[in-house]
Amino acid sequence: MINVIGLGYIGLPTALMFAAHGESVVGTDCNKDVVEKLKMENIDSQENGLRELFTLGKKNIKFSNDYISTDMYIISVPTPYDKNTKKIDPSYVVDAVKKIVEICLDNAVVVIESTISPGTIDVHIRNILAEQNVRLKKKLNIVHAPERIIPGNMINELKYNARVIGADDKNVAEFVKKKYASFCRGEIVTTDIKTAEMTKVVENTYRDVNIAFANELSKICRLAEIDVHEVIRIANMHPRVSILQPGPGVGGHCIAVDPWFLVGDYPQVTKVVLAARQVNSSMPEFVLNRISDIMLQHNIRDVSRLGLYGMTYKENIDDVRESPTLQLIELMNKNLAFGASVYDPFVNYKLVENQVFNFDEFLGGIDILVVMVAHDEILHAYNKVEDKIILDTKNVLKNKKVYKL
Ligand code: SAJ
Repeated sequence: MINVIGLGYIGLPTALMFAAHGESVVGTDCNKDVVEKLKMENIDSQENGLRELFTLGKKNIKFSNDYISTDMYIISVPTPYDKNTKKIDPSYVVDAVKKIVEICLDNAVVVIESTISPGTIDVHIRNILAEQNVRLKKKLNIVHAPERIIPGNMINELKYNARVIGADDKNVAEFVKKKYASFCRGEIVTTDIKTAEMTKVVENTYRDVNIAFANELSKICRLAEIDVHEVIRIANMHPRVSILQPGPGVGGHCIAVDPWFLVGDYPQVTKVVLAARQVNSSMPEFVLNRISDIMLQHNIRDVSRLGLYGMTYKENIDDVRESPTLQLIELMNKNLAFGASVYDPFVNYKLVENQVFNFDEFLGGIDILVVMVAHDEILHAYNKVEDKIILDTKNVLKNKKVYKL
């Protein structure tokens, strides 16, 4: 029996995947609401294929607020970072391990899927295991198997992405590998714990650095008065060049967060990583400056005529964590630019002031449209937005007269 701790973005699909492949699973979450809803087969997330997976797995899974006594645990709780020190805040993981230690069977395996900075297990977890070994006379095997799935395509990526399993003991690594191989068709590589920790953080940092290059290019090209997208399209024809796309900023709880772990722990050497974070964090301000230039150019001074399209951190998902739009709104508020309309088809609860819940009503009230997120809806709204002044920060609209970053 596997006890999955934390039923959020990663924990729920992972628990269901194991259950759908014949494993008995108990999904545990500290939030009573989350557990009650799942017991009633009520899923909040709009993730593709999650409902179908639920149907397949439901006979093998139970949901609870409590940890159970078993021989395998998977921890998928959040790992935020301290906004001041930039270091990881491992308290949720530490808390989960402390609770497991009290209840687990001897020789149990505890797989940490949550992203953790390199060295977290050495610094924050091993002392708990050593203490329980003495006090409770139990051995516990710690493993790090970071998730790699992308919101919007999670189920597919759970199945087909390669995975890494970091463990102290080869036999334990092989045991966990076998478990994951029940559903994972990608290659499963085993290594030591610290390498697995570093690999995960490095993957997201790699992407942050590359997105930062595209974003900096957009600033350079604005000064040079050339179209950055045309430059990238042509440069990418070079066989060894593959530049990513500039945008209004980098959101989500991974790429925008993990690089800080490296900066926090290795400030003396992380020059590129820090600069990339700063460039990406500066993009909402760059968008604000573009909006202000365009409004002045058209002699529009009434902020309520401005509409921000999209609040999620990327297209066709409902996740608003570290969203560039929310950062832009915060900046506007600081500059006393209150009153812009905001709309997102995936956010159907009130999140910000002046939020509109109907696309046509949103368009009816504005003259300037700022596309912050490339949801499918806006890609197909060619006719509806034709009379607007448009700033397309994602370069996705095919309308003739569109301002870009
Ligand atoms: N973005 C750009 N330009 C681009 C690509 C992305 O501005 O060319 C922006 C997006 O709009 C978004 C942000 O970057 O705001 C991040 O989006 P993403 O789709 O690149 O990645 P995430 O955060 O949804 O998921 C990432 C993935 N990591 C990598 O691609 C290395 C995923 O595989 C990880 O599982 C996930 O982080 C995680 O949990 O760590």
